[in-house]
Amino acid sequence: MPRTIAIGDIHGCLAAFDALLRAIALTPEDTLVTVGDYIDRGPDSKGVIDRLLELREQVNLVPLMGNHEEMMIDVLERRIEPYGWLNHGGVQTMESYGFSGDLNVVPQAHLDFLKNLRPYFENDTHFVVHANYDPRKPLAEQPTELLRWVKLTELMPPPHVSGKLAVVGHTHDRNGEILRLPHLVCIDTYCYGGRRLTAMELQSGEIWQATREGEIVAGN
Ligand SMILES: [Mn+2]
Repeated sequence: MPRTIAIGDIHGCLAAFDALLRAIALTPEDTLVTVGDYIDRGPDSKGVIDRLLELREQVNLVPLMGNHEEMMIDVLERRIEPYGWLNHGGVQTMESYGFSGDLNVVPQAHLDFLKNLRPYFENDTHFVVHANYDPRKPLAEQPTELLRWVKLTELMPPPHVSGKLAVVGHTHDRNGEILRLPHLVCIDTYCYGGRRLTAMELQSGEIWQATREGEIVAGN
């Protein structure tokens, strides 16, 4: 039975991501939905993007865009000043690329990947977005600001009009706990901050978790 697995905010934590991939043992029929925020703050953002590019060839990868990817693209394409992004973990990302003064150190294949990230994933029973959603609007009509930026602590959405279970990241829990509500699950369990990276199979609810250092721990 093919699985659909969502993975929370990786933020450069390649060891944790690799540990989850080994534990999950994806097959080519499986779908992997990554919620976004692959980069910034953690130690190896470049390595995480490299891994996602490999996974794209191996499984049905549905990589969503987070607010951190939006900032990185806007800086690399010189649409915004770099300081806001650098202050939100962009320094660690550029260091992972061996930055020494030239933004073009980021390979074109990485920039192309980032620019083609998706706004959401949806199946018959669930949907996955990076941050938040408008409960009244279909997924295809969601405002980008809500999808990528608005924390659950600012705005906790009621159930979506579709009746589907929402799976989100972006709002980390400092204690590394998964937030479980009847209509919404948040799987940002603060890996870069020293807690856990979480993966969840959507139909069964099976959970896998790894520490930043790449140790598998019992799911909570
Ligand atoms: Mn985010």
